[in-house]
Amino acid sequence: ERIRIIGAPLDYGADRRGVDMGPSAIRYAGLAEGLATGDVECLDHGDLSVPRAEERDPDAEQPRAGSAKFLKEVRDVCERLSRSVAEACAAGEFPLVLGGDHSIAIGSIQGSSRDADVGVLWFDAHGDFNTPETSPSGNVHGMPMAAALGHGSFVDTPWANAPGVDPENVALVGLRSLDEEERLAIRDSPVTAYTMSDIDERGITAVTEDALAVAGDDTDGIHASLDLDWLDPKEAPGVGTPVRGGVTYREAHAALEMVAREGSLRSLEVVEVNPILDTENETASLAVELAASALGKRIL
Ligand code: DIR
Ligand code: MN
Ligand code: MN
Ligand code: MN
Repeated sequence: ERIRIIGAPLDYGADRRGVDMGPSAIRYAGLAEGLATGDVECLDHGDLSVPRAEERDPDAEQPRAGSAKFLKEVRDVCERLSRSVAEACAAGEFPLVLGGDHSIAIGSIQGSSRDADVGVLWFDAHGDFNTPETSPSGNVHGMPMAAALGHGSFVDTPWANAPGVDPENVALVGLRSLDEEERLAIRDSPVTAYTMSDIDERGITAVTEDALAVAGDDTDGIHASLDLDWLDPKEAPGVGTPVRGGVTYREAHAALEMVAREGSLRSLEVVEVNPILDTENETASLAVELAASALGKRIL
């Protein structure tokens, strides 16, 4: 199997600078070596170029809170990311996207579903179901799932919409922080949402099994999006929007090992690693280990 590593060092979708260093931190934590087991070959395509915030034209349109900040910059990167992911899929490679903030999921999902019906597994403390109209922060990293599904002003937005994704095949796993209108939007949508309470009550394996069934029902493959703030901040301190009460190290591995065993994973992204907020790069190391689990690394 060939894995195409694509770095997307984007931080325009979040308030915290530093998440643009995520791809470097993850590579430094030993990504290529961590994945190269047996017959797996890693092709590192490097990072997409993202203009530094400091290089932007000072006369450019200023972000407005309550809408969507830096949407033009996010769009530019997502268009190129979508192309690279689609190219990898067409070449029979497995795209592994390194964020960057979670707004890059707009590009990954679109690229992965360009020529296929794709289910989505969204591992996150947050729903990322805001639109520019509902978002209290204006940060696009809180909107990618809604953007892919064409909600709010993302309706008929070709660069963002993923026509290959049916909301019936979207499962959000591990939710514990939703904005008020976002919560209503999730309830009104055909997506399936599992909160941390569901995991407490039923256990991670039962929930993951159900989520896999949702994403895999009559689809050609599954895109998994792993926001590191899905884990408890004790395990993953290097994220911009930590929320306590997240999944443990063991629960995270158990879920991603199940994803690997199920066998229909088509693309994967790991996002929101911020080395500036991290403790000795441990969140990046965690991202490497969890990607390896999702890609089928076994102890025996
Ligand atoms: C918040 C945070 N709901 C927002 N979202 C995050 O800005 O819309 N998603 N951090 O992962
Ligand atoms: Mn997220
Ligand atoms: Mn999150
Ligand atoms: Mn379907």
